[in-house]
Amino acid sequence: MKAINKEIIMEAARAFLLEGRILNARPYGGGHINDTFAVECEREGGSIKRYILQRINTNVFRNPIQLMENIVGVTNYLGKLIEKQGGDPMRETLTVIPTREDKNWYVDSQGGYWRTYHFIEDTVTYDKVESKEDFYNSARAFGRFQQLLSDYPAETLYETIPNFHNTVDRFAKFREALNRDICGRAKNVSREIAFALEREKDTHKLIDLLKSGKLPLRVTHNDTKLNNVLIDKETGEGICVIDLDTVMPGLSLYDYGDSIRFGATYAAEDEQDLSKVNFELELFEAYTKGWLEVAGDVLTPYEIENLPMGAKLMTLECGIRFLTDYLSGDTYFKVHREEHNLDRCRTQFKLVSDMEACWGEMKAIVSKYTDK
Ligand code: ADP
Ligand code: GN1
Ligand code: MG
Repeated sequence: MKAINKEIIMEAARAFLLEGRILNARPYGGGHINDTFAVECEREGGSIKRYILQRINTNVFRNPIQLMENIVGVTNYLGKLIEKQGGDPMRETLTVIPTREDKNWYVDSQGGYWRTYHFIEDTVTYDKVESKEDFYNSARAFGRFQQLLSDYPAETLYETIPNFHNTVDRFAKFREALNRDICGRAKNVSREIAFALEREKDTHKLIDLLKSGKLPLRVTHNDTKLNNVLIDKETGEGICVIDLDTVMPGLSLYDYGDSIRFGATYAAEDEQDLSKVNFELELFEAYTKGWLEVAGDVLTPYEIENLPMGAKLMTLECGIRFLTDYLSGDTYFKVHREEHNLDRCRTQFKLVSDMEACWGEMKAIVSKYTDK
């Protein structure tokens, strides 16, 4: 990906059909993948209208046009359904803004791919969990997302990143990075490497159940961390699920599990003081309750039984991905300091250990909300 500068951001902003005169475009949000900007425009009469402008990370998403086709398909579908249910599609789902040439993406003069969304105002996102209530509210939003898309024709979706949550494949990629050790970093992280290697068997668990047909393939979001839900500033409700780049066929347990791995702790994903990183059963319970209240009815007994495994495997997978990127020289996730990926890996592995230590309690909480 080419370095980004003001000229190229403005070139991209001008390509889209924005209302009013562009005042500025500033970096926005804390995502690890795309380059995100908030664009402010001044409309006639002086009112301000904002947009989210993003350069799609094409190292990660190799086919940005297919990706945009997925997003337009899903957001149009959600918009219609939300309207039918009496909701507000402009707040409850993303709205893609076309270019002046009526396309859903723009290719800049350096070959970068851009897209623009309507900015959903009066909302916040959290980069870590501050309260049980916010986490519960995000669970209801992700549950609703899953439920609204339950009849979406999965076969029309492109797989934007093949094997995204295939934990067996993730483990193989980790082993490859370890064998290559191109930065000579493996010697610094023998404990983390051992932690991952000891759990290789676990990486087969959900994939085997999928292969044998015991777990159903659904349309899933696949990146359900807390800062991918816009929370209404006034009501605290989770109103809109964003970051739809990875919407594709997957397991419901991926969505449930990825939320738990990020949010069932009061610590940030990159907290360096591991004494602060604890898996909190009260947060696990809040999310489980909220998610099952909205999406529970469509789940099969195998899905329910494997909710704790979904949580553990998504956490293990993410830790392995951070470790793989650390070993490979930080080429995938954005990093802001030397050992950023390693710090992230350590928080994930600490959470995995905590989950293993309270497996019985996790199962009991799931039963509390599913045994009828
Ligand atoms: P990444 O893939 O890099 O995580 P996201 O699509 O999640 O990028 O966007 C990054 C951040 O920008 C989000 O966490 C959120 O705070 C903000 N954001 C994204 N889309 C919107 C939107 N339509 N309205 C308001 N804020 C948004
Ligand atoms: C990335 O795009 P963002 O920041 O929401 C990543 C997720 C990881 C997450 C870890 C496409 O999510 O898979 O779980 O970082 N997205 C992609 O924080 O790889
Ligand atoms: Mg995001």
